[in-house]
Amino acid sequence: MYRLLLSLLLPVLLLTCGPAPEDNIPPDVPQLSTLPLLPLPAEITDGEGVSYYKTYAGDMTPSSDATIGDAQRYLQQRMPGLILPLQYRTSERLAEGAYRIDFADGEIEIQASDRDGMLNAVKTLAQVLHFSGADAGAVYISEGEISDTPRYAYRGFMLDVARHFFNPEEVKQVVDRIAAYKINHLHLHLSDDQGWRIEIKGYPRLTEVGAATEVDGTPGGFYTQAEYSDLVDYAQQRGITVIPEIDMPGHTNAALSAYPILNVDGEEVQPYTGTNVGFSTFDVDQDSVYVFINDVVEQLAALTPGPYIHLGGDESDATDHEDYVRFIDEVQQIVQQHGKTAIGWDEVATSKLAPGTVVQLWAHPEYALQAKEAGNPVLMSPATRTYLDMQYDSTSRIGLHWAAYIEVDSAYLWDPATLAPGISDGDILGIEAPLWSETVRTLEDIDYLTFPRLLALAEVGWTPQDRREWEDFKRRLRAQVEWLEAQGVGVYASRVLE
Ligand code: TNX
Repeated sequence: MYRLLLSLLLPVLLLTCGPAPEDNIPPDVPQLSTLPLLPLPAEITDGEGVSYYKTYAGDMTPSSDATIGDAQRYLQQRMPGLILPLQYRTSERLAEGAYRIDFADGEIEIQASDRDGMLNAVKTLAQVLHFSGADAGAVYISEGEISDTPRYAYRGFMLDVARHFFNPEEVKQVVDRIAAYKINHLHLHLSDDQGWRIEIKGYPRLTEVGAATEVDGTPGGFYTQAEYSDLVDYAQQRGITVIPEIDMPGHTNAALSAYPILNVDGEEVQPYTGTNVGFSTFDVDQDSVYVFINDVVEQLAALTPGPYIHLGGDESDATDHEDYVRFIDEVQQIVQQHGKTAIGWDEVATSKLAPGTVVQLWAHPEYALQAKEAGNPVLMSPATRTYLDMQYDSTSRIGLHWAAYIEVDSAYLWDPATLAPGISDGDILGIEAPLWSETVRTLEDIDYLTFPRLLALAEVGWTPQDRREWEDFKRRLRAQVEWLEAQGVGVYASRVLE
């Protein structure tokens, strides 16, 4: 009888009388600097000891102060039900987007000067917690500090929703995936020859006719302004600024098919579902074209809390160059009148640039140099390194290869500051990875081309060049891929990670 009681009680006695968790540190707690954090923080200092953190299951009410509240909400979504001994402190000394996390004495302290910094901190913290095996109960984390700041202010991802449409739910899933790696801009390519994707009040045919098609001839789609605003908020809460692009004066067949008055000589055109480029243009001599553009930009500006509106400007092969220059000049002014800064593909540098207009290098480094010489910032999207629609290799099931095949190592092993002659860090606003969607039809397709390559580009945009090292990156990437897969992301099985 006593023996039975004792055998029942013994485990309980051992549990309650065993060493306190603080004194019972497992031998294999990794140092902060060996965790597979990605993008790699600018500075990690390992401390001496290991801290034990008691964690609880539950929810807490986020602070009403957005600087901290959004970060708290983000962490709660990322690590659901996990409550930790965590302090947030606003520190004026830290730069925009920068943060510091201290792990010591059973406390975690986050410091940042702004909302972006706080969000960046909890994105790193979520990785630390995940890779330390945190759950509701306890976690051991090595002591030390992470002191981090972005290399570039702008780290972007572009989704072409014009060639194939992606609905708001799909775009939100993309937002969740990219936010975790500190991508802070989502550029939406909202119009092209094959489709117009945003409701504009007063122009119902844009969505009735212009939105009905996409590449392959499948039905397209569009965002109502309410859906678009909701998407913008969703991204904003996760630290991502949405940039709307209306591509013009070329890439405009969808708008022309809806409103022939915008076309040269008012000629009617049919909707287009192929993949050729360079055949369409607005009639740059017509007042009604600028009235239209003004209405569109005014409504987009009202839907856009961020500073930028993208005016496209690429591959305008059906527009005379003189006309093109005049047109880009006019549209930059319209964008400015609505309180926004224009971004254009690199061809816009062949026109007169307004102060502040950002030139997005994709194919012509010489145009980027012209932009720099005019005193304008450059956004780096060289097609040979950053185009996520390029195939990994000739066996990739979707994708194009006109610029290059881009394996994960090729996406990682370059330096934006030495890519284009004459352009260095001080001229560069940041980098962006565009996913054009001629061959991309589903979220699965998005995942296949985006992951794991986007993680390489996220680190190119965030981590100081001298901290980046391919072998170490690969080790961290493998761990992140495992986590992405556990979350249901269909990551491409790259041979360079085997
Ligand atoms: C070039 S990049 C384009 C797009 C295509 C892409 C396909 C750029 C500014 N224009 O219209 O979708 O190539 O890779």
